[in-house]
Amino acid sequence: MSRLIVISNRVPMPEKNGTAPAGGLAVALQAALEEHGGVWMGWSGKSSGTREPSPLHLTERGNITYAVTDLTKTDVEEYYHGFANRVLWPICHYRLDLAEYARKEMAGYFRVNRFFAQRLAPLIKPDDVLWVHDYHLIPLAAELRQMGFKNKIGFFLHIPWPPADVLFAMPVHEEIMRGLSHYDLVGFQTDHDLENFRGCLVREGFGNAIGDGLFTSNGRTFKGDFYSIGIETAAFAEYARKAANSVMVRKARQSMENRDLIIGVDRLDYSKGITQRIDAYESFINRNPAYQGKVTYLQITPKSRSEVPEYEQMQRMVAEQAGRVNGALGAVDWVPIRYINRSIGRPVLAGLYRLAKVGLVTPLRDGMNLVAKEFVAAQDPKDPGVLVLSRFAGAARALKGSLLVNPYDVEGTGNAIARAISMGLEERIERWRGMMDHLLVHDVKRWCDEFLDDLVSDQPLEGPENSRASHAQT
Ligand code: ADQ
Repeated sequence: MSRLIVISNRVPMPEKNGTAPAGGLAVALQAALEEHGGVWMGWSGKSSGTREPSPLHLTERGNITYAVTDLTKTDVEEYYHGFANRVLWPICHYRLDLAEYARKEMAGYFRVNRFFAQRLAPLIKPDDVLWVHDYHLIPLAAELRQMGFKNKIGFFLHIPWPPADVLFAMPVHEEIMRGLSHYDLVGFQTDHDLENFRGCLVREGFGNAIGDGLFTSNGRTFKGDFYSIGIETAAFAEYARKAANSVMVRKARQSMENRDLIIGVDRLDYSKGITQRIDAYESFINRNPAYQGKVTYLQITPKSRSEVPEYEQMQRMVAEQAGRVNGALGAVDWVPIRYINRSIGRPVLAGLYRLAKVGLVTPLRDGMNLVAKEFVAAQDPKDPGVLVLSRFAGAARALKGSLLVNPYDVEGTGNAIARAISMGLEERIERWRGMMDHLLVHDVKRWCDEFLDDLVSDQPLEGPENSRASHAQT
């Protein structure tokens, strides 16, 4: 394969000592970039105040160039907090009630995508393969095509793709659909997302599904498929094995005083179903009083997107709810819920997963959910914990050994917690083994390789329909 250019909203910059911060996705893309040589481009995460957006800031590490740019305050507000996180994120997570559509922000979203294309253009060579990530950057290929680029461009959506009736409630759904048609390969997390996309395309007459995973739309032919993202399974299992003896994990174990640990780890986000989960835990304790004082539920939740009002409000809600449950159920010698509001290093996180008897991963909707996979990978093969998993997480398509729950059904989820905590060793091992075998094969490297293989080995879609002239009218 020729040189690779990865474009994502944020870029995991290499540390000063030359290593990249660990994290499955970053590690896998980093490895692909090292293999082929290339560029990783995106937003620096900084605002340049009210000034004009700054030029690209380039950092060379081996054969990879990290290229980041600041954005103006208005761009950050309209593109990132506005359209991406107040419209696309809730729409893709089926939350029409939370989508706050504003034309100004939509314009900012398209403007920043054009700006990214302009900044990226001088770095692109004719044979480069481009891989664009996530909902922030859907219109990027259209902008590049308009500038005349004919390179292979792939797109991967990390979050769910909604059904037609949900997507069509967004006023600019047509522009978003059209934006996707400018890619050569559009990848989703699961078959359900792909099905929804097909529905959106065909139902409103935006295009056709012509078989073999190919779609036609807007005068172009492109491929759509699903590629369920994995984790760095073997490495994560090793972290967990080693972390079991680390000071932090030992302290955590001692502090448990023989109580069983139930763990939840999520970014603070309404899609993760944290409040419903706390209700389910409360229901579990209320219906199974023998577990009072015998279990501890640890919820680790770093803040995210605090600038978006819904997130700020959620932060308060979760803290209050944990406090209320502790007040109602706790005893002088027992705190039912421990709630931590910050990030934890991956090795320690792996050790805490391993310490837990039950992992609660109950999003209301999630593209994949890597925490579910990390929890499984971290378990002790001789004494594995049980995963309680929402049927609405992409991970549920593959992790069949979990106890699948409907997170809206608080009592049902509470019952699943009771079943998980009391499950016998033999059943736990059997359930875990099947999931672990799957994760070892379908790891993040395989996800990355499969997507890139499909992108480059795709039928060359030259011909008049894919020429510059026919799709310049975005
Ligand atoms: P996220 O919504 O961020 O990702 P998820 O897939 O669970 O959700 O990934 C979260 C990552 O952050 C995990 O690797 C987890 O370990 C880490 N993390 C969470 N809480 C942490 C904490 N307190 N400290 C340290 N690390 C923490 C989006 C989509 C998902 C999709 C991924 C990848 O929403 O559906 O699975 O992208 O495609």
